[in-house]
Amino acid sequence: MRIDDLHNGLVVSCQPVPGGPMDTADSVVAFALAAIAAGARALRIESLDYVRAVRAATSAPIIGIVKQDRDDSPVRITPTTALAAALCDAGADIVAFDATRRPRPATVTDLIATIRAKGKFTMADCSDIEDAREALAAGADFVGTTMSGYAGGPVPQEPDLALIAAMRQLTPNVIAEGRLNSPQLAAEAVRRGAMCVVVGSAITRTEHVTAWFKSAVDAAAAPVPTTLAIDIGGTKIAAALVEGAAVRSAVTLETDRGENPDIWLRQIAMHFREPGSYSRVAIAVSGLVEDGRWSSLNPATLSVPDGFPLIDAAVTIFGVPTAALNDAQAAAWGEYYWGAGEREDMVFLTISTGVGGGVVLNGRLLRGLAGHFGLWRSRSQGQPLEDDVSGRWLASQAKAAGLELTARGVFAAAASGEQWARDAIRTSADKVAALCTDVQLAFDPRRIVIGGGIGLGSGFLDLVEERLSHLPARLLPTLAQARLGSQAGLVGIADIAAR
Ligand code: BMX
Repeated sequence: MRIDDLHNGLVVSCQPVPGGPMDTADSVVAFALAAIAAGARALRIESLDYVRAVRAATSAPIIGIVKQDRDDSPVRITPTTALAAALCDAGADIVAFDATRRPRPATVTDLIATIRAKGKFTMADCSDIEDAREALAAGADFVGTTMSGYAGGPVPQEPDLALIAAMRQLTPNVIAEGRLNSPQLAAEAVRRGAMCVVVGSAITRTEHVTAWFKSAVDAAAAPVPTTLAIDIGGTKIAAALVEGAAVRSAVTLETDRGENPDIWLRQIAMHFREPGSYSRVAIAVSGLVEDGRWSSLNPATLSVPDGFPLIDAAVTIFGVPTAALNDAQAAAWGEYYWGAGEREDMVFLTISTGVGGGVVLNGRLLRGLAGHFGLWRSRSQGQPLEDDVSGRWLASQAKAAGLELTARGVFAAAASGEQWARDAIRTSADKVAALCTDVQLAFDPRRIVIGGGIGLGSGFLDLVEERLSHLPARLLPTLAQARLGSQAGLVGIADIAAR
């Protein structure tokens, strides 16, 4: 064997779980032959018997070790020169040994001298860069990251990729080993500079791999905690039990605008009294939520006491952990993750009592004021944009026509041919189209998803698209209707709370 034989190679460590049903010479030989047949460059084999058995079956390079528990030292991997010599005689090409700076029965120098005298190569299993430095100074042919995480303290989950890179500064003969339990991690070890990569448990410890799969399956099958999701808008309050995107026991109440948030929450609590039917509460509200406090930005859309302690109030009423966020931001997340956003960059617009929005870029929902498009212009020109676009504005147009109608009533009037109603809806759609143009220039999202009672109203999206159709292709936003409809806020806030 030459050192170069290992270059960019995969080494399979065939070490069954000690005492387990695979812990036999036949199994180890079978693992070894299967690994070589599948392209492994070399093998790492534990115990004199198993090295002998594998040597008899293949000429592939073998890194031999013996694990021995001792009273005089924590060093377990090939602790003595006698064992090192015996491994050479059994047929190992490389003998690996613990090279940590702990109390030890044989020095690294003596081990290397013994193995060298037998004409074999040496691999120092190190726990840190200092071990590697000393082992190389003593003449080790290879240094391995094998002992990182196993020389004291809790064993980490991840492999020590940083140690690979650090060792590579000292020598090209770095063998990456330890917790490299996926093809991705093995590849990363090579990118960090490893000469070759040793993979053990993930290939030859059937019990471990089975346990990984079992716990993943168990976790996926475990019941998802149910969330009581509440969406408080300027016109309606919706609530439901939500698991993932599944919504049940939904109720919708009219927002009693003369009342206060405490009463609204208590009204919802009355509908969900079955003990244990949810384990947390998630609330989306019209207005700004920061530090668990809720304030109106446009009291005409919905007026709440400034800085209302929303989370505290909800915890008192429902008695479970509670999360809260702006309604349109919550709906944006719902559509992004479970709906029309398709998990790509998107902006959500709700054309509703007011006009709200949410922005999801690179998988992140922007919080705080981000997305409050309905308030554009409110500081510079006094009048918020939503005041002449929203459902409230449509209702005011009905009033101007001498009628007492809700926004829904205006859509009904338009459907039955009333010209003033058609004009009002078209004017609103034109302004939403202009907003979409600005939003596209601000964020260049993959899609603008439109929801809210007006946004989802019959024909509204078509009018917006018609208005945009003259734009050059590159500037033209891709519009999509909210797929979760009026439940986007409930699904979104529940998902956010679950995270
Ligand atoms: C307003 C503002 C936003 C809200 C949007 C849509 C308040 C009370 N609300 O711009 O926070 O997202 O209206 O609200 O300032 P909705 O009630 O129409 O859903």
